[in-house]
Amino acid sequence: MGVKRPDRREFLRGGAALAGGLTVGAVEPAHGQAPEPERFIRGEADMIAYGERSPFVTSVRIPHPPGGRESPDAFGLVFHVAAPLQDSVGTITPSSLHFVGTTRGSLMPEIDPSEHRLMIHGLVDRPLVFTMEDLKRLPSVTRLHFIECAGNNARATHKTVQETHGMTSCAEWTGVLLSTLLEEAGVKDGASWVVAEGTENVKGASSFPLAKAMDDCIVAYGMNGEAVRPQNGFPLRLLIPGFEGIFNTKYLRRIKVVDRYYMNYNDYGHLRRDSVRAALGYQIGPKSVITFPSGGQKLSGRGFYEVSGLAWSGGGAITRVEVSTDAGRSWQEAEIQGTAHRMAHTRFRLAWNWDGQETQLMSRCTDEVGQMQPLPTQVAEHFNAAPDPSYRVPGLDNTIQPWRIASDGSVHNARA
Ligand SMILES: Nc1nc2c(c(=O)[nH]1)N[C@H]1C(S)=C(S)[C@@H](COP(=O)(O)O)O[C@H]1N2
Ligand SMILES: [Mo]
Repeated sequence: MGVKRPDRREFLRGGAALAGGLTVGAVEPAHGQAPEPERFIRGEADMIAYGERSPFVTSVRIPHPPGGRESPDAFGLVFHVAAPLQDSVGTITPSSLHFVGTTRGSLMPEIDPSEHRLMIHGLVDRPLVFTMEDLKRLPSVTRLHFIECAGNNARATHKTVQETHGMTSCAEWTGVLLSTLLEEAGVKDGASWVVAEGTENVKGASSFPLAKAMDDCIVAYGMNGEAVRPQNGFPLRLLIPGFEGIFNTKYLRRIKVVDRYYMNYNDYGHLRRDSVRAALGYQIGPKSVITFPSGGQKLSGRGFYEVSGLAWSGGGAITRVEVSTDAGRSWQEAEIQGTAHRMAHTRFRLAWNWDGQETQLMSRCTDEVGQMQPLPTQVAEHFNAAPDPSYRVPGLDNTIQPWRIASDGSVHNARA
């Protein structure tokens, strides 16, 4: 688009009103006004047909774990990439920034939706095959849900919230309830598990309980108001709300109803010698993290700030978020912004007047079934019989994330 960045000083002059903290808005209108535009973005056909963000907005996904394999690699394989939660506002992750989870690297299948089929078979009265068109004729649902990868474990070496927590995102998903399809097929007596399979060879297959399949799972073709993106499973993916990310099979082509747990390729990476860590995790969370201020950001001085972050749980809706601005000595009730949806990111905020002293900020949430997010030390106490020193939390780590605010306003990961 050929738009040049404006002179940095121009920017600072425009933003000076905000730098004073407590004096927000208290400037003479004539001095605070935005300058007349000198540059214009030339309309281009592509940009009109399918919108683009401003060249000043530079938020991007990064490899996960930090310093891990670049995506794409030389062969075009895509590995885990994390979403830039530090720049997030509201609760929806734009599709372009939604994290991507691929089990051991993936070439994204390019699927022509007119040729795609979803087969439902196994312990059913009527095995069925659906085209995309068939699926779109059925009653649909639209729901907000987060997905979180089991690899979303914060480490002391991680610097930003993208590094500690970027393997989760939240989107508005549209599709058909899996229960609608299973009712259509008729589940036979004795069925107890369901296996879902994607189109890439052995990848994307996992087993989950039939009770969950009949509850709230979505066979989704829509994401944030348009078709699901190729990186997120175009043309069809499964949403298993609140379960570990790996269950959310992308490029969904087959649902088999079975009478026992079926071991899949997905289980391979999760097998451990001790039984606690051996299994895939079902319901995850409750979990929350402050996204502003968070690691790598800088406060411009003492004064008023809105502490803001995200909370979510596999147990249902978030009912309460508390924030500590004194390293966990006291907790204040944060405000939940808008409606807290079940198994969806929920935005919380708390007005905070920073006195300029070094401190730590942290958040903890509670969900509708009464589960509260633990401190790392609480989890350590519980698992102090750990079989090896690297042992942290079995499955996904949902412990409280502390951010240290240094007296110069810089923000750092305070995890031990
Ligand atoms: N077919 C298929 N489905 C898959 C995967 C995959 O590699 N192939 N990765 C899984 C993993 S590990 C996660 S965390 C989620 C991530 O979903 P997303 O990429 O849409 O964020 O998809 C799951 N579904
Ligand atoms: Mo994952």
